[in-house]
Amino acid sequence: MFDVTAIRKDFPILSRKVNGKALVYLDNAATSQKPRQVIDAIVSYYSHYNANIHRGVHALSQEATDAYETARRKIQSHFGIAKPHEVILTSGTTHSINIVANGFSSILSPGDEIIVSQLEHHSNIVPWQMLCKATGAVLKVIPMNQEGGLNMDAYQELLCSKTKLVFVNHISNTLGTINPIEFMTQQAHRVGAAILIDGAQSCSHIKPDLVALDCDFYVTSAHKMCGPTGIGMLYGKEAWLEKLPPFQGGGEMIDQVTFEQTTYAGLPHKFEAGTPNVCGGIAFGAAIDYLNTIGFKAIAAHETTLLNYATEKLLAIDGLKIYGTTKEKTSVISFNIEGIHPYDIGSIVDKLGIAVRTGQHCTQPIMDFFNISGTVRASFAFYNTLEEIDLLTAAVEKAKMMLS
Ligand code: 7TS
Repeated sequence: MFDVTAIRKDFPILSRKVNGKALVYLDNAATSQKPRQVIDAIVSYYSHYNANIHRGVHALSQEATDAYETARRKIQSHFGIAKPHEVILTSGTTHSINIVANGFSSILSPGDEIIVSQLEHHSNIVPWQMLCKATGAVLKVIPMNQEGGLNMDAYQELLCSKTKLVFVNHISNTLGTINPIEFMTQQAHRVGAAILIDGAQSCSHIKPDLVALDCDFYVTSAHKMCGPTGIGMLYGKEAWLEKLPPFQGGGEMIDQVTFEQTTYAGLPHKFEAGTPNVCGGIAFGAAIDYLNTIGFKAIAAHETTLLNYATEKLLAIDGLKIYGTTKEKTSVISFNIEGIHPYDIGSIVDKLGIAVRTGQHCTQPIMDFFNISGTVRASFAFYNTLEEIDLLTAAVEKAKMMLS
């Protein structure tokens, strides 16, 4: 039974006030809030078994190592990954993408092509531009359409024997579009290209099965899915991870070190140089446990209700336009009101205790496509309520009255 009132009690922050009003947190695409279960895991680690891992014979180190490796297996099983060492624990999506981009710099040749989509977050654009600059590879872009979907005909036309890599997000952080990643993966493989899927926005809404999906890389950040900041995942197929060189050198990632030559450790350690975010890894595992207790079917059902209700309510405001209207979309609404700057709406609703994001959302190409400087973005999580959407709508109406 999905009981949003009971669920909200798990999140201490949801009972605080902002500017004298009850907090209405609708900036979940930027980062999610954390339940007590995750906060307790962090407090417990630092209170009872804080130690460095993979290196101590003492009891605390072994306890911490066991907890960290247990978390890795939870992540593996959650994402339907075949082997635990295909889970590389990173500092987050951006770090994960940069590991892959750096690795491909030794694989690509001038004239090779890599494909990104117009819907990407800057963190899934800039590393590939840097890679192209370093290797002489060419960046191609899958165009978007007015609804905020990707043009699959254009994608198929871009794919050719020169294509080595495709990068696409599972869900757009700005528009909420759910991209057809199964189809895109099959098509990339048809021409022998690898595909990386940026799951930063999907993992709080959907439980992907990565073996079934057959993508080559999948990346995400724990903080988007009720976990802490500073920890995330790079999934890679074993053969790819074996092939790519390490990103950073240091302790943990080596086998033998002499001044003449160093050999690297096996997976996953090859990509995990230095003392990792031990506590973050353990808390990532706790976040996955928590989300699975709620259940992804129930999460999706509630979020669809929120999305449909909010879409209807917001569209009833005269002059309000929603960007991102594909049929397959998640609980993110980007909007503007004619003649009003998004920042001004964001500031007024903040005074009423409502947190939304305003601006470009790290997706300038989307803003350029719509010829706008930014949007107001309300992004809903499973702990949000219909009453909060009523408060948002009333606040936006008030902002409109004050600003027009
Ligand atoms: N990719 C997508 C699709 C994202 O939404 C984000 C963060 C990132 C990559 C980068 O993730 P990080 O954890 O490495 O920073 N998106 C947002 C957002 O929409 N608002 O703030 C951060």
